[in-house]
Amino acid sequence: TRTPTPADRFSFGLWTVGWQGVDVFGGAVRPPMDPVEAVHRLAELGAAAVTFHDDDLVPDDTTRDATLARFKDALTETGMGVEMATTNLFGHAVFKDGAFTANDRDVRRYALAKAARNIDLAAELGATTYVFWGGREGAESGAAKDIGAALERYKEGLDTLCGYVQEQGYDLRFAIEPKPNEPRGDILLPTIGHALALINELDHSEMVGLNPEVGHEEMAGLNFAAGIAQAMWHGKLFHVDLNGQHGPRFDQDLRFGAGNLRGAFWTVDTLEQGGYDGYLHFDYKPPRTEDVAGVWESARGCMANYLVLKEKAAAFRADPEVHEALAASRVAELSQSTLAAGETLATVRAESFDVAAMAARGMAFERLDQLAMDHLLGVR
Ligand code: GLT
Ligand code: MN
Ligand code: MN
Ligand code: MN
Repeated sequence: TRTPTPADRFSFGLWTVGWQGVDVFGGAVRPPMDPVEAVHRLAELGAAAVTFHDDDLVPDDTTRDATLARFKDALTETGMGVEMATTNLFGHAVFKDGAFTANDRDVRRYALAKAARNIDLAAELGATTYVFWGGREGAESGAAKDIGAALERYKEGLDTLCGYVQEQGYDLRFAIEPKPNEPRGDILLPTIGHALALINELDHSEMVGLNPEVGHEEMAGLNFAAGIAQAMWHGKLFHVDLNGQHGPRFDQDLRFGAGNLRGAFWTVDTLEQGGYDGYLHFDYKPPRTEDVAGVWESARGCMANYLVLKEKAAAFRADPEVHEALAASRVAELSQSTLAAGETLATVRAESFDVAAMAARGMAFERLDQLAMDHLLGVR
């Protein structure tokens, strides 16, 4: 069915529907969104949960307790959950040169304290994932940042906070979100692969995975579905940020399904085939052209597009002609080990292959892909 329900496990950041449209060239076009209003409207649309940065929900200490009381009531009234939370370590001027990797040690120490405080709130509200998007961790110029030292400090920050979560006994895993650039000229951990490599160096690597975002990989010209497939192979797809992007350009954060539609089809297919069982989290920005009604229309669109693509991907996978095409393309053969059990290279002799015959065999991928296109276009 194409009507979202909480069983679909869709979630939205408070900062997404709450984005007022402030960009580099202009100010707010929409009024602030009350988090309580966001919870109610998203629940009515069929979402299961919300996510937040500390500053989205509790930007100042004088209103913190009252806001939290209202927010918790809204969660109880609607049955909505908080599945993930994160820290705003990029907005304030103090983070202009980064947070965990700022050259200024005071800033690094403040960043750890700010994160730890919101980790406490995340655990209290029942979140099971805590995201780290290091938007300001990077540089615009070469001599400004010692990359090796910055990675040491990134590791130190994550190790320290992992230790904190373990000491407190929280049921919380960390998810790193890569991005190649914007707002910094070059950001550390620019892609899924860079982040996976850093995770391998951490003291508590088992509790750290990824939160890849569609648009961020596509900004780097990369294939998102292939990226999350690798993350799943490593057991590291802890969370996902779904949105839309038109190729390498500024971070568009379009609603899911807009932009690269074929990419969205394979993203859904990969999540569903790969058995991803986390939340389907939308991190997008309703365009500045929209009023509040347009905001809710775009949120509805994110979920509707996921569900229709899920239906189409399932129909593709169930189609008998697709099964034939997969066989013709020898897709299952790749799951067979290259050497038989116990076989060594001694029995594999280059002269025993009919290389000309092998080279002449077509792979029939075009037919297979056209079947997918036909499903996507609704003509099958
Ligand atoms: C910010 C960024 C997103 C991240 C959020 C988490 S904040 O809006 O553009 O991609 O997921 O910090
Ligand atoms: Mn450990
Ligand atoms: Mn983005
Ligand atoms: Mn994101």
